[in-house]
Amino acid sequence: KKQPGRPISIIGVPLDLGAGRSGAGIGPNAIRYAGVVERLEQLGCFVMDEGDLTVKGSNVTSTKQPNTKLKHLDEIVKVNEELSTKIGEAMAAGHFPLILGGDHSIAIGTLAGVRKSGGQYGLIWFDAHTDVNTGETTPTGNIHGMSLAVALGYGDPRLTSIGGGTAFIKPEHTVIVGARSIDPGERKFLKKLGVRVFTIRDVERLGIAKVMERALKIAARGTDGIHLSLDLDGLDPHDAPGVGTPVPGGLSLRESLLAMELISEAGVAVSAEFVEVNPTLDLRNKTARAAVDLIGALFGERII
Ligand code: HAR
Ligand code: MN
Ligand code: MN
Ligand code: MN
Repeated sequence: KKQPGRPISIIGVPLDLGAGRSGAGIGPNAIRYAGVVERLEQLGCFVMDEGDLTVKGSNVTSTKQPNTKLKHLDEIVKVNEELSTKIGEAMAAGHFPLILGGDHSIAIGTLAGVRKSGGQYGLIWFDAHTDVNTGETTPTGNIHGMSLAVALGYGDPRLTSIGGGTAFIKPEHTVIVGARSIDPGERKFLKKLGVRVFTIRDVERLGIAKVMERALKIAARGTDGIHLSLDLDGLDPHDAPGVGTPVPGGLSLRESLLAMELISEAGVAVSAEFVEVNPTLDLRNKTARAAVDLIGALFGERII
């Protein structure tokens, strides 16, 4: 089974400034080395690898910013603005943007770009974390912990205005899957906005198939399609050790693959991103290979 016809535009974003440590910036190439293009081509997809956006500086080379609420804001704004333009162009051309990260702050630019196409989209946010901090609530100042809040329209105006700053993703079409590390301020925010969170406990109680059935209803019903934002730390560190902020007790690779298969079968995805792969912490590129397995399943790969 194949995802019907749309050409896939791969866009790499070698950014780690939104994370608290270095390494996620080489994630895009690690996923390429794990064979993402070949894998998609084997499935009959038409793939255009558009290469990487230019990112100036990294957590290794840039001076640390311990006292700011939003670390490396200038560069993160610049990269995400550029990313939103790229995504907007890809979607306008009828392509499926597949974004390779990079830390999760790139979801700001991705979703700003997706919104540019004019439709109203739903969002499945697969993550151990919920990334709904703002400058007021963040315990770290790391912008990767704020990107979902920004996509919903909350946070520093320099972030929420990226890509024109209109038609944010609606909370009632947003769903988080796999969460197990939520800060006190985030808990309040999620409650206030009414964002549906399927924690790892829900996955355990209901099973991933039921969770995805419900998640797809929330994100896809009454929308023009869904964006998948998949943080590899949603997986258990056993299956995805190469991430900057691992949290034990996550989804297995197999459960995550089933989640991708179910999204694929629903046929509703218009864009997807795979983020937080940190090869410097990985074991033989295991996490990048997991990302490629997940991407394969999302585009129609099946066991038989
Ligand atoms: N909630 C914490 C913070 O705001 C940790 C964020 C974790 N990082 C991510 N995001 N990988 O999913 O800093
Ligand atoms: Mn995240
Ligand atoms: Mn995370
Ligand atoms: Mn609606």
